[in-house]
Amino acid sequence: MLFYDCATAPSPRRARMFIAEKGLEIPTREISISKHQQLSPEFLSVNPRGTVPVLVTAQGNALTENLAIATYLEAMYPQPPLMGVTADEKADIMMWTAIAEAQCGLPIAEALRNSNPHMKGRAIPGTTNFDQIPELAQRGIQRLGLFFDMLETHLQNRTYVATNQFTLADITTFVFVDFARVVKYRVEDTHPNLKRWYAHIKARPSASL
Ligand SMILES: N[C@@H](CCC(=O)N[C@@H](CS)C(=O)NCC(=O)O)C(=O)O
Repeated sequence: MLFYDCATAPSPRRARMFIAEKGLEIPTREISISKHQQLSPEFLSVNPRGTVPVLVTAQGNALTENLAIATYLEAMYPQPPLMGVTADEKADIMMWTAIAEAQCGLPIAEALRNSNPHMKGRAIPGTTNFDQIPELAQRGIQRLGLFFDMLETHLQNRTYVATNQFTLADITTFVFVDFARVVKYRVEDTHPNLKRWYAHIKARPSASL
């Protein structure tokens, strides 16, 4: 296997955390987004869509989505289970993973990529250049606020985001909640349940990677 990582970006961090939680050590190549290495001919021959992370499987299949990487590693290395055991657990974990992607990850991307001067012409990741739309940045911040509030209520009587164990849903939610700092959004005392959950997940060794 070969893992294509990027130390500064949230999506590769999700896969990195998942790999660490499985106790795996996979040969890794760093791709610098700031140096545009994701758009180099060499990397595009691995992922023609020009995004990280990528996991090249033992069979030589290039997996270019977090969900695919997690699904593959969970099937290959079932212990500890990070994607549930029963049908209800599996479904709940996928549901909260999808919620975190759509309602936290995407609003951050919307806010950051449509406002940061370094991302001019790079409003969407990938091989096509898109102009920034400043109104989308404002909407992204507004949506992020709604997500933090929703999560605060959801975590009221819960230790983890989905099921009663640490799962992929915690990884995805944690990485995006943490990354919200790039648009000056942080977990504050106004959200005590979210703060408690965030500190709990942050204490895991995989969260420091
Ligand atoms: N849906 C993909 C998202 C991958 C993605 O968008 N990665 C970003 C980094 S967080 C990227 O490669 N950006 C390249 C760019 O900005 O050009 C996943 O979950 O793995």
